[in-house]
Amino acid sequence: MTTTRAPSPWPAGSTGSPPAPGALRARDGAGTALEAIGHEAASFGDRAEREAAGEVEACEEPAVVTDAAVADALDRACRALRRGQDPAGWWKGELETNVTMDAEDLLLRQFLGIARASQIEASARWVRSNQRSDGTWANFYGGPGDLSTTVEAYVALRLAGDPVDAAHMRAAAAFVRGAGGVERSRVFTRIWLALFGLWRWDDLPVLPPELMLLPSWFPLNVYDFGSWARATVVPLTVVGHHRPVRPIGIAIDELRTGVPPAPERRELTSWAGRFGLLDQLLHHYERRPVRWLRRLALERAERWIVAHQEADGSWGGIQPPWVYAMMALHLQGYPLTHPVMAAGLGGLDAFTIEDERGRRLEACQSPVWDTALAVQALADAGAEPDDPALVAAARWLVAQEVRVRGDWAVRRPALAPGGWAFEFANVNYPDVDDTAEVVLALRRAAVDDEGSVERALRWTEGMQSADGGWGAFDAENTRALCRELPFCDFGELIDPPSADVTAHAVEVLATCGRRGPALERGVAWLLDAQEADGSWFGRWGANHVYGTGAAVPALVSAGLPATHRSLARAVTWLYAHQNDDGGWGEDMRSYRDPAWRGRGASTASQTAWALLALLACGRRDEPVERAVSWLCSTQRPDGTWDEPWFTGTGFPGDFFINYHLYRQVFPVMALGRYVTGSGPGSGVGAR
Ligand code: R19
Repeated sequence: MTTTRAPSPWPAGSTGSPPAPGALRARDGAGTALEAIGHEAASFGDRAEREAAGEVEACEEPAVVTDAAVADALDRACRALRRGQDPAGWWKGELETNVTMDAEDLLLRQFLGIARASQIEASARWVRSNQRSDGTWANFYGGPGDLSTTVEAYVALRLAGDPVDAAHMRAAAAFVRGAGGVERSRVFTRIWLALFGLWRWDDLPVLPPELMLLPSWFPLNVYDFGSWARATVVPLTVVGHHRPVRPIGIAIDELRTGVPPAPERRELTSWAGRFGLLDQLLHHYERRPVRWLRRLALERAERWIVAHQEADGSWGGIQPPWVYAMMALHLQGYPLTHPVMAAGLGGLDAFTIEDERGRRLEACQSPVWDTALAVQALADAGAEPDDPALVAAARWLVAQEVRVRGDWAVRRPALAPGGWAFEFANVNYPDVDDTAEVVLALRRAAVDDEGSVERALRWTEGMQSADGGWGAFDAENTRALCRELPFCDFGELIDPPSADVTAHAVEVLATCGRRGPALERGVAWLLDAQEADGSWFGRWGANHVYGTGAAVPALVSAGLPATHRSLARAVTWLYAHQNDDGGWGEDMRSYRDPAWRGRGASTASQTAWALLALLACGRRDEPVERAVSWLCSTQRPDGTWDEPWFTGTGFPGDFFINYHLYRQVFPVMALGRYVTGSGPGSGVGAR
């Protein structure tokens, strides 16, 4: 087997690890507000129980920490970070998500007929070890049980042979029934069930391959979808055409309530209703598609899929398009020995981690992102531009530049290529976020960038959307109608400008001295996007602490004085949401419930984000000291931090990420700027 192990030396922080020390105590009576809406117990009850049992320390006021102690903490943190660098120059922390990845890995192999007993057992072991005491699986640490995730985990375990009447299976099934049964699970989950004869294809929304024939100016053509949704939807149209059913000898009646899914609306007065009617028509069409049209559409889809495979065998570097593309091509007649299929299957091994806790799949890998952040963090902590670690990382980054056109060129046909993607191999989807962070990193290291920085800055300017903001992978990807399709009940479907990506674009343009209309409009977009409470929304990180931690340093880089009203309001918001232990935390539930905004157990990465904003505004006051103390007092002897909490966002409200390097790079960045005085607003640090 050629599976890889994550090279990271920092501790795994998933379910089962102890929470970071420093408990949350609600300020200004807001805990009562949360209690009143019935969420307090769900979130912090776990911790309270453990405190009562003496497993973790109760809230302690951090002692004031001396300059020498901070310097020592920073030094140990830097050494731990340096230990994680690969000899080739990059860093890559594990990208932890949820067990649908592992359940689907098992189910895909079953579907393709290549499941091996040892693999099944290793995946099942991992899935079992993530089940909580109430029988459920969640989508993030400490989160509520999730119906779709629990259904997929359950089916995977059934496939692995776990008996229906085992206690852990009965608990899971009871939760599923109580939550409405498989009938209420997301469309993706019911597609997986349909593949094995456990759900009727007829009872799924139709997404016909003829979608491929819509020109790129027509509403709902594939380029209206965000990059990740596009690469997922194209193969799923092929799978939906074939309607494969490969029974596996199990039934899951114990997961059904018998109550059919809520019927689609069918009226002309709303989009949901119009799409419900359209879906009804498409179900009829699906019985007797126009033959030549269907053949043309399937050919288009097949060619699109093959053309979008990456050098590592993946599609978009992310799990969903990857597994559906392999299924689609297989159904189109590609044998497993076909080079495209072999590369796809082989590539999955590099995304697989096997250790004593079992076998798990990364949804995606973050080497470019992690490396760019690590370089900046070490530079902020005082590493010199000719530091060998920085030079090696920067050389590796320069070699990762994307020099070819990708899907972004559909909306920006005249723009020259440039920039960076998130993953090892993803030339079809470089993104503005990674491009900004890589350029900010390259400025800190003494290497020849070979013109990549100039190309990246031009590409960034060209990727600005009409409203002045930036999305991650495309310009003008704002067709909200995509979200209304009955097929699309999970995850964000489009890639409109967001505050965090726009902030990173603004920061890089300002830092590189690219004054001009692009920068000005970006700043105006950010000022306009500030929430009434003074914070910014976090699209790709949780949540308002991330958005604010990105926007404030960016605006300071762009020249806003620390006394600017917008920055003052942001600082006020941050102060109001500092936990009593000195840290910051924001729970993923904040995406669906405003009562959680800015609230949650303190984490190292989120505390660091808040500090980055405060330091950029020149703050050196008591809240900053307490935050620095929190970071120092929660650091482990080996220089790392624990962070079981997820602080990265895949899709607000639906899909969450624990980036295992965040707990290290962001504290190094924040403590580094605190100690050395570098960072936005300081005039120090950049060449
Ligand atoms: C900032 C840098 N970023 C701009 C890049 C972040 C990449 C995050 C990793 C994404 O991994 C994914 C992507 C998509 C999915 C999906 C999915 C959901 C709905 C549809 Br429709 C299609 C796909 C599920 O899991 C994913 C993981 C940090």
